[in-house]
Amino acid sequence: MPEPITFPNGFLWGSATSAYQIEGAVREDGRTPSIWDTFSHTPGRTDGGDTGDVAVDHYHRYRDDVALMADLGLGAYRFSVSWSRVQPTGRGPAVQRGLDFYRRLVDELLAKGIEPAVTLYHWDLPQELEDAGGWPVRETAYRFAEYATIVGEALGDRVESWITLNEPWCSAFLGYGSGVHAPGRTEPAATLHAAHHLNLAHGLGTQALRAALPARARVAVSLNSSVVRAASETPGDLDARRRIDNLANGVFHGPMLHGAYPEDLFADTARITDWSCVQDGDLAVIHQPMDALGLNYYTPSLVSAAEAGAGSARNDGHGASDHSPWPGAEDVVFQQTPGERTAMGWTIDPTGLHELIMRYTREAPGLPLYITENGAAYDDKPDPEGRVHDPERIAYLHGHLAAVRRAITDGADVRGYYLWSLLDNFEWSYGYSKRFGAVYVDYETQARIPKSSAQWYARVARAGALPELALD
Ligand code: PNW
Repeated sequence: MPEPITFPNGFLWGSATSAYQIEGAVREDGRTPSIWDTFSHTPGRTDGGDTGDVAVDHYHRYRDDVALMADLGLGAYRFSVSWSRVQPTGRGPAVQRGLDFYRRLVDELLAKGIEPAVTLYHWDLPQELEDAGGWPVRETAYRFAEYATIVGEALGDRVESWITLNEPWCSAFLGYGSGVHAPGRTEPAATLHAAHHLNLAHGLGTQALRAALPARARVAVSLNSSVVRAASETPGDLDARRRIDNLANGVFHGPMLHGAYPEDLFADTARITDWSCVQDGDLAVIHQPMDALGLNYYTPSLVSAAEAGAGSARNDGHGASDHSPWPGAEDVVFQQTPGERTAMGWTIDPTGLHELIMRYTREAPGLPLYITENGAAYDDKPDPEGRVHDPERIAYLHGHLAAVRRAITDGADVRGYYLWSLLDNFEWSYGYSKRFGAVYVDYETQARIPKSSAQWYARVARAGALPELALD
């Protein structure tokens, strides 16, 4: 019998969610609209016109959901705070009732021995701040720092793990570039300015958290750093890879980890912006010491230079839009990576996760890494007995966890893994049509049914080891 694949002692086994995707209760206790409320209520923006109005009603069912995590033996939970629930206009005093919800949630987690990790910003900007210009405007970064202080002061006595931003690439490039995410703008220069102000928000937010939190607290960011591969070794394809890598990764990890933007990024985007949004001192603010780095991974990208005369491919796995999310690299063609795919159409490739972890082991030596999201969507349905069998998801998780373990063997310091997602939920522009949960949700009754992958993951978490791949 082959040896089980064992993880280091103390490795964290968790799951992740985000506020707008699960909470619902969008008008309760003083909450006001975020850009995702506005966007999802705009006809044509989400599949079937789905919104997060009710979502999976976690705001009212959080006790049951925490009990579910405890039943599954999970040791950690990553969730996000809804900015417009705790600071409705994005400015000024906090709403106590909003903060109280997160305090109750954290108390419930701690009582069950589940370690909370709080993400401050998972894409739901208060609408009033978007009305004032949104992320392309510098002021938004200062507002974020104030919000970070509020949440840090409210939860700092009981939460040790903090994440400033989730996937700033999506906020900037999908929100202001291709427009498939809120606020749905399609402005190349604004996209790059948004990226800079998100970086600045991370730096200012980290400073604010350090001031508000006890010294033991850990502060990190979660990047959906892309694994970008060139379709061939031709100079054109290699250059396409270089440009996309800068726009996907370097634009964030450059300032955050190294205190500088990649020089060639400025040259590549010179006809779009002169980057005068970067003011003296900004890079020092962004370049804050971090205690860990969160990596979110789903699938790699395969790019090539456009053939002469060919239009750029828009179906690049980042959602359908006539507008490129890649300012200055609109000509790059995204090819379909060979292999099996999930219901998102994303190719399953665990080698990409290993590659990503090793890259950031080199990029940020000594910085502990966490996989803050990884998982897959499938067309899950209960069988006549009401059980949900998802062997494909088990295989996906097994392959990716084995890749994490291989990276640890190869010298990477990976401390934990958060499965995306605990529950089926509102999958942004795809609405409820894509199910990422380890736990199935019946959207009519809100009943939760742990899928076979949840039972499998519970066994892995309890043993701290991967069993042989037994499907179901
Ligand atoms: C991430 N892309 O979203 C988010 O952090 C989650 O909220 C989301 O539910 C999950 O992954 C699954 O999609 C992404 O186009 C959305 O590259 C789009 C992209 C990447 C991540």
